Amino acid sequence: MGKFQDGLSFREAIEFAEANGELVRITKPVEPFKGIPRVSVELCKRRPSPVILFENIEGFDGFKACAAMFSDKERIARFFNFPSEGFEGKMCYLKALENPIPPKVVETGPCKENIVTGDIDIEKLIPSHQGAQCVNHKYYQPVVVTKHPRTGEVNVGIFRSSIQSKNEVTVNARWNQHIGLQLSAAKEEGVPFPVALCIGVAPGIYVAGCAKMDYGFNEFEFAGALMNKPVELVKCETVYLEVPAESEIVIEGVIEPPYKHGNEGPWPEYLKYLGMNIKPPMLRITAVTHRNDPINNMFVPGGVPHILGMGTQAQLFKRLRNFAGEFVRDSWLTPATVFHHAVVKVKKTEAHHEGLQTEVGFAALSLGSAMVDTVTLVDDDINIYDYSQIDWAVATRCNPAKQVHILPEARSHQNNPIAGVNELFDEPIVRGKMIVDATIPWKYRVAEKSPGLTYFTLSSWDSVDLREYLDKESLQRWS
Ligand SMILES: Cc1cc2nc3c(=O)[nH]c(=O)nc-3n(C[C@H](O)[C@H](O)[C@H](O)COP(=O)(O)O)c2cc1C
Ligand SMILES: [Mn+2]
Repeated sequence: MGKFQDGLSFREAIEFAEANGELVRITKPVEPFKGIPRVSVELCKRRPSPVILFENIEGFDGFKACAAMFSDKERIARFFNFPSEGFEGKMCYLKALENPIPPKVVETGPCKENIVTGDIDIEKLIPSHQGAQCVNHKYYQPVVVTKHPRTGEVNVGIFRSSIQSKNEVTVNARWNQHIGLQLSAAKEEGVPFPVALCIGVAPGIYVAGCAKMDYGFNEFEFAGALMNKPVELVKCETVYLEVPAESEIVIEGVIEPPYKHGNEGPWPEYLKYLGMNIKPPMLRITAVTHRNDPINNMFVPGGVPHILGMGTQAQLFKRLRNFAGEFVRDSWLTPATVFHHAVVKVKKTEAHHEGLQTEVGFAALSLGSAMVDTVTLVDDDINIYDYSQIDWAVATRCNPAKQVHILPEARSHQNNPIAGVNELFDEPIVRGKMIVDATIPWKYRVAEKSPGLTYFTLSSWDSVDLREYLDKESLQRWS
C-alpha cells in the first residue's frame, strides 16, 4: 500500500486510486442529474474501469462527486490488501468477520463542519442523479444507519434513496432486509424510526454495509476489522444514531407514523433487469451535515454486483462451516447470479455423511434475506470456480429424479424478476427453491464394478518422459 495506511477513508481511497493510476479527473463542468451517471456508465464499459472524480458540478459550488469507486473487484480487494479471487480472498474477509472490531464514539469529526437544520431543500443542497434513462426520480445511494427500536442493535446497509419533496426522501427499505425488519418492529409499537443516510464513507464501511450479515450484527464491527481499526462515530444532531465521523455528507431523518410511502423506480437492478415502480417508506429530513468541499459518492446505476459479494461470500462459508464443519470444503455464490445460486463443495468420507449434503443445501438457502434460490452441491474434486466443471458434475453425477429437490415457493428477492413480477399482481414475492445434488451417492461411490474400479473412476494414463521418444526439434515444438 506504500504511503497508505490501513483503513483508507473515502478521500484517501480516491488518492490511493490516483496513486495506482486508476483515477480520471473531470474538471469540465458536468450537469449532475444526467451527466454524471451517463459519463460513469460509459467509462465503466472500459476494462479495467477507473474511479471518476467530477470536480466541477454545475449548480453545486464546492461540491465534487466520485463515481465508480467499486466498479472493479481487484480494486476493492486492494483497498484492504487482500487477494481478489477465490478461496484465499474469501479467507481474508472471513478472518475479518471472525475478528470484529467495535466502533468508537468520538466527540466530533469532519462531517460536522457544516450543519443545516432549518428550511432544508435537499435537492438544492446535495447533488442527486438519475437512476435510469427516461426515469426522472432523483437518487442518492447512501450507507444507511438505523437502530432496532427495542434492543438498540445497530444495522448498516446500503439502500437507495429518492427525493420526494424539499425535505422528504424515500429509503428503499425492503421488508426482507434488516432495516425492513427493524422498521416493522417500530411500526408494531407505533414509534418513530430514526434513520441516518451517510454519503462518502470509507470503503470498508461500504463493503461491510452491503454484506449479508446475521440480523443483529453491527456491520460497523466488520468494517473495523476490514480496515484494521475501529470506525470512529459521532452522534447525530437530531436523532439518536451515531454516524461515521469522516462521512462527507449525512442526512438525518425519521420514518414516523403514519409511515407514509413515496414513489420511485424503475431502477437498473443488480441482475441487469430494469426494476419495478415501487413505494418505499418516506423519511422526513431533520438535518443535513457535511464536510467542507464535500465529495458525493455515486454508484454507477446497475454496476454494483462486485461489492455485494465481497463480505457475503465469506458469510456464506462461515454459516455452512458453523453448521457442518469440515464436511463443507468451499462455497461460491456465482457472479452471474450475484447471490441467487450458491455452489457448495462437500466431502463425504463416511457412509452416514449421505444426506448431510441436503441439509447443507437448506443451510445455504437460509443465507441473508432470502436471496439464495438454488443450491448446487458438488464433491470435493470439483473446482467450483469453473462453471464447466459444475456443469460436468450435474450432467454425470446427478439423477434429477432423485437428486433434484424442488422445494415450495418461498420469499425471494424482488430484483429477481421471476419472483419480483408477482408484486405487480399484489402477490407475494416468492419462487420455488431448488437443491441440485451433484454429489456421487455414497452407494455408487463405493460400489465396485471390478476391484478398485467404480462407475465414477476417471479414465487415466500413467505419464511418460517424452524425452525418451521425441527428437530434439519435436521436443522443443511440443514442450
Ligand atoms: C449501491 C447499492 C445500492 C443498494 N440499494 C439497495 C436498495 O435500495 N434496497 C435493498 O434492499 N438493498 C440494496 N442494496 C443491497 C443491500 O445493501 C444489502 O442487501 C445489505 O446486505 C442490506 O443490509 P442488511 O443485510 O443489514 O439488511 C444495495 C447495495 C448497493 C451496493
Ligand atoms: Mn444487517
